[in-house]
Amino acid sequence: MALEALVFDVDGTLADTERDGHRVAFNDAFREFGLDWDWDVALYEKLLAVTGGKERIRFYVDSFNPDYIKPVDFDDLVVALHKAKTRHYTELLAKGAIPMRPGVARLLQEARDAGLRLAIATTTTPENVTALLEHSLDKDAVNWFEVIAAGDIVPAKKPAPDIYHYALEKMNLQPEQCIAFEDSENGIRSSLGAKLPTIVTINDYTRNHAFDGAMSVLSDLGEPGQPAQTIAGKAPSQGHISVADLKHWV
Ligand code: XBP
Ligand code: MG
Repeated sequence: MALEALVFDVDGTLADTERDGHRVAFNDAFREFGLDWDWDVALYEKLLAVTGGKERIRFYVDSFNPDYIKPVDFDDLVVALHKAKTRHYTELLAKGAIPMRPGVARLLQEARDAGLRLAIATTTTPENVTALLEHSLDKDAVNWFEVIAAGDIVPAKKPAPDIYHYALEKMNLQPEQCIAFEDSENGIRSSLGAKLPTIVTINDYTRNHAFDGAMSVLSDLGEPGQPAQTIAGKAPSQGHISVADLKHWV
């Protein structure tokens, strides 16, 4: 089947948002609520095992903060904390704090020029996606994507395949007409679970993850003159991922 669409994860794939974005915003929210919780870079790596911010806060309390006594309204506290975190995170993005990863803006433009359809499949909150696209890519970039499948739109977050199933259904496409772009083990479990061929671009938090079944595992998407390193699977023919390669690979 011919390639019709590219489906992108957001966090870690479009931009390195976790360490200097989400983590910082969680800590800002904890401080705002008078909590002495501090997620340092090493702890956050462990917390990333669970996707979704609200789910991650609960995971932290249950697995890493045994002395904390939950108030009766703990569920409401998690929701309020997460709302504050989203505010801090989007404020950070509005300052242009997090750039797109190498090759992302170029490939998106190439794909649009080639008439490929674009979608997003992420566990992050929809406002976060909009803020990142607007401030780090292009004021109009939200409109480049036919479907933005994000956050609580499906109850089971990655590694469940549901968010990809949702995006495919909205686009009325079969998985083999698409390529997914992911950065993490939870991400590729989700995309492969929905049967999408998947290209992985690793980052500092995910370089030791298992990426079995990936079509290609790369350092990044690469740019002309700034080639990506191929870690496993197919290698880009000119050092950077191009639409011509992608059409060839499916
Ligand atoms: C992203 C996530 C999200 C973000 C935080 O995973 O796990 O939870 O870290 O976003 P993926 P929210 O890249 O696999 O989609 O706080 O808005 O949930
Ligand atoms: Mg990701």
